[in-house]
Formats: sequence, C-alpha cells, structure tokens
Amino acid sequence: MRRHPILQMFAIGVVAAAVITALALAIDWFPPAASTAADKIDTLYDVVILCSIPIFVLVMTIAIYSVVKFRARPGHEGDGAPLHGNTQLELLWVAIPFVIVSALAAYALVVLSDIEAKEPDALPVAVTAQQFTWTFGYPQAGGATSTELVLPRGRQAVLRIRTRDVIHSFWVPAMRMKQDAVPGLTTEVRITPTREGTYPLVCAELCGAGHATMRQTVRVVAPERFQAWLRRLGGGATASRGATPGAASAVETASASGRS
Ligand SMILES: [Cu+2]
Repeated sequence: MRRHPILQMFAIGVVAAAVITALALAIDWFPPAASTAADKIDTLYDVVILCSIPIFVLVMTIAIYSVVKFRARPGHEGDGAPLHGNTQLELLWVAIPFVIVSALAAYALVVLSDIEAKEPDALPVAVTAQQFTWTFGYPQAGGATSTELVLPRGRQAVLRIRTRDVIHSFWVPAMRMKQDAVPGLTTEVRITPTREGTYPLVCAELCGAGHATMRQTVRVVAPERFQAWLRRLGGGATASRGATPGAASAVETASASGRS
C-alpha cells in the first residue's frame, strides 16, 4: 500500500531537519572561549540554530519534494487545480514567524545589554586602526603605545576605537567581540578576558589591498604581570614621545587629571 505523499514528505522533512540540526550543533563554530561574553554568545548561536535550521530544512524539503513528486508528467498539458487564497493559512504563516523573530530579538537584546554592561574600574585602551595596522595606547602608561594588545585577566577593558583613514573592524574571535572603526567617530567595545593566552586580532572589514595582513595579537596575562608590563611600557614611552609630541602630551594630561 502506498503511503500518503504529504505524510511521506513531512516524514523526510522531520528526519532531515533533525539530522542537519544535530550536525550544526555538533560543529565548533568558534575558537575556545576567552571572555565573559563568549558563553552567552555561543548559547545565543545555538538557540538561533535550533530555531532556524529545522524551518529552513523543512521548507527546502517541501519545495524539492514537490518539484520531483508533483511535476507535470510528459503529455500532461491541462491546467492545474484552481486555487484561491486561504486566509487561515496565511494568518498562521505570518503569525508563527512573527512570534519566533520577536522572541529571538528580545532574547538577543537581553544578551546584548548583558555583554555591554559597564564596570566601574574598566581599563581604558585607545585603539587606533589604519591601513594596515592596529596600535594600542595606554593612558595609564602616559599614553605609551604598543602594537600588541595586552590585557589583564578578569578585568573589563573598554576599548575606544578610532581610525586614521577608512572603515576597519576590530575583531577578536576568541572573545566573540567585534566593533567597527568609523572615520570621524570613536566607537567602543567592552571585553572581560577570562583566560590567559595569546589570541588573534583581525580586521573584519575589507579596508584595502593589505586588509588580509591586518592581523595582530591579543595577549591576556595575570593582573600583576599586566601592571609590570604597563610600567615597562610607560618607562619606554619617554623615548617615543619625541615622535608624536602633541598626541603624547594630550593623552598624558588627560590621564594625569583623570587617573584611576
Ligand atoms: Cu581591514
């Protein structure tokens, strides 16, 4: 006895959705987590996978199955069955996506406000992007700069990002945080590193011929080692001050008056 084609179609769709969703959840999409935001963002991704992949697979199964199974047979030249709108069905397929998308937006908003929450003792770092390099200025070291972003473990850093030329994008995949550098604006991103180690920092916005080479590192160290590093950087700043006297003294004045 032949199974009903619609039932067969849904059975294939449900099995395919289950297999592909399980595969998508099993894949490690991101490098090991190195910030407080990482777990929250990974969970958000899993929820989005759970909501979107089954629907996508089910819709594609119905489309492909219908094309194969219900195609016009050779010699069949008659009209199809006359179809009119179905108000109930249309209301349903507008209402269900509306509820799903609204719920996801609300959840994402909660995660966003959570990972962007300000902490009072955040460490300020001035990030400067330019074709094709990143520079990191530390107000607490007299405005001295480094080509490596060094951060203490367990303390929130507030990175104020500016660009000297075009749009760039500051991205540390291990910390899951990304923020654009936009000409004329100072953008901000807050990161609380949780694990010591060295992580890639990449530019995530096509910014010119050397874009692919705009990669540096973030090094997360213990708080004591960070303070020692900061002192060394500040000590070495005297030598580099001659190069950019205006910039260095402006930062120094700011950090002297607002030292935390
Ligand atoms: Cu770039």
